[in-house]
Amino acid sequence: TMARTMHAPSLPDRTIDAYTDVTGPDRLERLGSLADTLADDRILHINSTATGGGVAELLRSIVPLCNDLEIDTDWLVMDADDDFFEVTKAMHNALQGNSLPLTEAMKAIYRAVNEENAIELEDEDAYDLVVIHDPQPLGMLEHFEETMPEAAIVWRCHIDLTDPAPEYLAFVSEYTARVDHAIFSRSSYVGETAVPETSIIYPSIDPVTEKNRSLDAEAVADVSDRLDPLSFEDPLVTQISRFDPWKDQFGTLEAYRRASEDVSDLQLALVGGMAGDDPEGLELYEQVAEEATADPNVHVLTDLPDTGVNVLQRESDVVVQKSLREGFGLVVSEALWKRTPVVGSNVGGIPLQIVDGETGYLVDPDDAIGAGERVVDLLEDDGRRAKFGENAREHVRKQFLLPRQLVELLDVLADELD
Ligand code: UPG
Repeated sequence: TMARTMHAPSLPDRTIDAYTDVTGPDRLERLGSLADTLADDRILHINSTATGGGVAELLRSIVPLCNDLEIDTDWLVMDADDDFFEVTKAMHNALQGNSLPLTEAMKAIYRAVNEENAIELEDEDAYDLVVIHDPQPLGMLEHFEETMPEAAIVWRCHIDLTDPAPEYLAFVSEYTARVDHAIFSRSSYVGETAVPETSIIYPSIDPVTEKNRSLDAEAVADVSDRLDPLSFEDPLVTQISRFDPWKDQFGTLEAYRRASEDVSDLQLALVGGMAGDDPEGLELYEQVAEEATADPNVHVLTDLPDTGVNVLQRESDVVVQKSLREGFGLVVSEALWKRTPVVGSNVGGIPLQIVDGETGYLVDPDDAIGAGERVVDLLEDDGRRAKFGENAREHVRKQFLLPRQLVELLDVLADELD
């Protein structure tokens, strides 16, 4: 086997003091006492990409904040090539409901790359607890059982397991059956997955990041200039998603076309990036860009910096999330936090965030026309958008900000280390 070196992404500074405005004193106290409980433990998070996508987004906040709380926490990203990521993307797609073949050759690539990554940790001090994010690094479990037999292993599943392909679920279950604990984003995802014990934790957004903090008019104007010819003076609908088939950018285009029949000068921004562990992204991006070229009011934007994402979520009149499957959907809470109502599919974690008729509208995932009509309802009623926006901000403040998620996560870790 070859040596593959996992790497530790560079992380921003975070301090718990930055959250006093959005968090009650009880929760901050609770975080402090959990930190005391975990003071002597070494914790490792492993995932498969440092950038792009919701898991990296979460770890970029959780890991530095834990360290600020003096919980010794590392984050390592797998080292793998496209052969591996093609296997794990098939795994991701099959677990979210596509029927795909799973060959012995695919299993062999999966096992080999996981082994190559895990071997690197053998000479290090053992960790007391390892959190494995999503299916990609699960295969390392086998080696940790030998090299860190004392370590507790927690599997954090971020994907929508509403209707997984049985063959893939069986393969993943060979590993998940051996972890100490599994965390899912909704109870309905547990299904037939073999896991010893489970917790349900809703993900969260971090209100202090560049992506989510409040911005002054100057910062907004600066981004606005750079996005020209897109204009915040005319009605604007936005979807922000990796170019992934589950995000249904084509459905969003259809919804936009329906809405344009009633709203003149309507614009659509489709913002997307390529996650490092997703070899499908480029092809899908090209297909979406191709379909959009004929319409000058559709803007397909890639690799927008976080300030740009922030401004678009803030300045759009309506955000759309037309996913077909969605473990949670951080982009929904990101928009709601900025007081922008969201029209989204009634799948996965989206209905936790969109309260139909209060913070936005829910539509059937196969009803792009209905989504377009709901967009029109919002665009034609300034008062309703403003009211939904206020509701949205409150809903996210109560349920989907980082300190709440961190308490629940540390609770699980403390239990496992007990
Ligand atoms: N993002 C960008 N630029 C882009 C596209 C996306 O910054 O061009 C960001 C976006 O702002 C968000 C993140 O990437 O912060 C995407 O997160 P999310 O909307 O949650 O989707 P996924 O990347 O698919 O994340 C997976 C699950 C998702 C879950 C998340 C965390 O699919 O449902 O919420 O993991 O559990």
